[in-house]
Amino acid sequence: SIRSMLKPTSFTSVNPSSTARKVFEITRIRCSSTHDTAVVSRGNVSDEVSNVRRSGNYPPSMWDYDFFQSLSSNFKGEICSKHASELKENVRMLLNKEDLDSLHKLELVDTIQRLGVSYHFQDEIKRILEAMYSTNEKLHSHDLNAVSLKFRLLRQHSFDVPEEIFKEFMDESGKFKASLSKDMKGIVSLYEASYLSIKNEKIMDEAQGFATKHMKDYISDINNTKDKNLIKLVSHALEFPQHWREPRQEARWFIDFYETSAPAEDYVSNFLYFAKLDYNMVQSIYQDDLKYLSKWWKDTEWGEKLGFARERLMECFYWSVGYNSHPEFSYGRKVLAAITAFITTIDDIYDVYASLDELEVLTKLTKRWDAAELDQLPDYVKVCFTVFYNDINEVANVAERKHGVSILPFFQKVWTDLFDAYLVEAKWYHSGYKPSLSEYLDKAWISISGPVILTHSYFVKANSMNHEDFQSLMTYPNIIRLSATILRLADDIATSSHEMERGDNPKAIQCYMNDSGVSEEEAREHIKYLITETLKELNEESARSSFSKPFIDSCLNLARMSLNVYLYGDGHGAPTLKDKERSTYLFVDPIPIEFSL
Ligand code: 0FV
Ligand code: MN
Ligand code: MN
Ligand code: MN
Ligand code: MN
Repeated sequence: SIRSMLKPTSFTSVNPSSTARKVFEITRIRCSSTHDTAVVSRGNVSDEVSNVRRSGNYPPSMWDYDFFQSLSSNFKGEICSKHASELKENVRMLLNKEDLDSLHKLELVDTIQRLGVSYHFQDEIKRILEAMYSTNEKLHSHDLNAVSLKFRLLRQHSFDVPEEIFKEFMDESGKFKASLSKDMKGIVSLYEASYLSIKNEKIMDEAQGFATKHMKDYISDINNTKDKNLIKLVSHALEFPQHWREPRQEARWFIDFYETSAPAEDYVSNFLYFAKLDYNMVQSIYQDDLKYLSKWWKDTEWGEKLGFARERLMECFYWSVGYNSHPEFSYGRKVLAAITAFITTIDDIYDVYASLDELEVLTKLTKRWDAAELDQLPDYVKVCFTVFYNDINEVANVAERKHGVSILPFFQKVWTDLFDAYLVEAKWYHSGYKPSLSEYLDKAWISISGPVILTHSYFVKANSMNHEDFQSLMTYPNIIRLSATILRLADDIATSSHEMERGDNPKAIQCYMNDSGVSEEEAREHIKYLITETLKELNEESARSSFSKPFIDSCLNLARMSLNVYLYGDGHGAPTLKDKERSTYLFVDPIPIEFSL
């Protein structure tokens, strides 16, 4: 039986990342320091700093090395993969069926995306959507759900669809027809479609307002004859639109939802079984990534030697899964998680721990890209940058071997830009300077590290490098700026209260309060408005960008992750039990599978 096949002993684990592992496993030059603590005064810049050093007062990590090492999964090995690929072929056959009507096909595509398995069927999905786009088949089907679904899926896949296709649902005064409110499924679909809008789309704005209102009415009106599943779906949608959700979390939610709400059709049990198995198998790869990373983190010795900084390995890993969740992307995930951990620590050096004098010297010396040059700085700086240079050099090496061009100078440039922006902010803080919102944002989309993350993601992700892309990356194109701006604004909403308490430069909310004299609450509303407008620009830019799809996806995904991690607070710096619970179901607990087939 399948149950017995899934016993741990019957699998030989195939490690998909064994080659990647080798390249990231570097011979790390150890620091010669024998000091136990990070606060060490020596050289000429740090004589007086030990009494000005601050703490971020961040909570300790919720995860430790032994826990990561204890992770294990039954869902790996050949028997498991073989079984999954049979189930997968059944899904593929259904997608390839010629005689399905178009609404049915769209719903299948949507379901597959929400179940988190669409990465297996990119070609089929593309073919279905292309056919729908080019034949214009049943574009005006008078069915709000069908039109909305088609609009959303086509736009998600960068097809050009005008907002005017919704005109048939509006009356002469430009309002959506009141009679539509009876079609709650259609309304939810319209709502989800409205998040694919670009700037200045009046119909889409109208659609979002209309749909949101009716959805809120629907769930607040207590009436027990209502469809329980629809209430669940409406609440879930109102909490956060599908387009901006993080796909793994959405998959976990939707698999449960689909189990109780799916249509009574033959294919459903196959879909569900495949989705669960795939989820668990992908999770087992994440566990391998995490085991590797926790070993890597332990070897940095940053936990002990840079104890003032946030230790956030799990949270950093979650970001990297958000950038690319595909199982074969282990190497990229590990690199990007490590980079996120570097940034988290170095950001704390600049914002919390170091003196301004130290930071001036540090920022100048780090440009030479050599830990030996950091002699006049305290040991904690050397511990930090020895590891940092080694690992970034190694990532550049791998990328250079793969792409045949020199990449290290480019990495050096993006990191240097980040440190320069950090220093500007530190000077603002120490001098009490209050920048205007626009002056602040000009630096802040860089100081939040968006350009560093996205440019590195390009090189660890791309199979082949395109020269135009490379030239374009150098200039920090719009798509990077927009994605990074969303990260910055979302971070400011969640972290700036704590930052102001502790002492930091003014963030977006405070800058806008200074600019316009409004209350903090009004400023927060304004920043949220800026986020929604920037998301529209990002939609537009991503549809017309000449970058390859994997890179465009990284930019969208960084924005998605930013909205997600900061939705209920500072999920990165000060994660709560809610964040812990999410990590547990994403990375620790498999979905229970009943072997009914
Ligand atoms: C945010 O912390 C943070 F941890 C960053 C930017 C490093 C990790 C990267 C990502 C989260 C993508 P914090 O709020 O202290 O950042 P700022 O820039 O506000 O100091
Ligand atoms: Mn900072
Ligand atoms: Mn900070
Ligand atoms: Mn700061
Ligand atoms: Mn912040």
